[in-house]
Amino acid sequence: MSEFIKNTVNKNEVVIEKRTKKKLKKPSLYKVVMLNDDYTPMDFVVYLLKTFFHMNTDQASKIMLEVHNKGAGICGVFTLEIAETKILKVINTSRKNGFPLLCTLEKL
Ligand code: TYC
Repeated sequence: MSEFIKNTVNKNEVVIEKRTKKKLKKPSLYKVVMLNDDYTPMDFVVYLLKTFFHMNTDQASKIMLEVHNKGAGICGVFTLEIAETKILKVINTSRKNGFPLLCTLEKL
């Protein structure tokens, strides 16, 4: 098939335009990393992981314990906007409940 687009305009003129081939790039991905602290209760961390990262109780408990024991753990991998939104929700909910929990972003 032709790589040109025929575009008929006034007075029977024909304009030939070359098709601009737009290659769609895959979006970059980012890890949401949860950080340990000494004050946020374990059950509250499990609640956050279930609520904002759609984990079941077993998955959420496993990640929470990994963060607690190792200092940090991955909650999920997302595009930038989704990762930022999840971090904002986690941090806002934590602050509203009086806890200092932090999350960060890491490019894959
Ligand atoms: N270390 C916390 C405690 O002993 C639990 C905790 C886990 C806090 C994960 C933050 O991201 C976190 N209560």
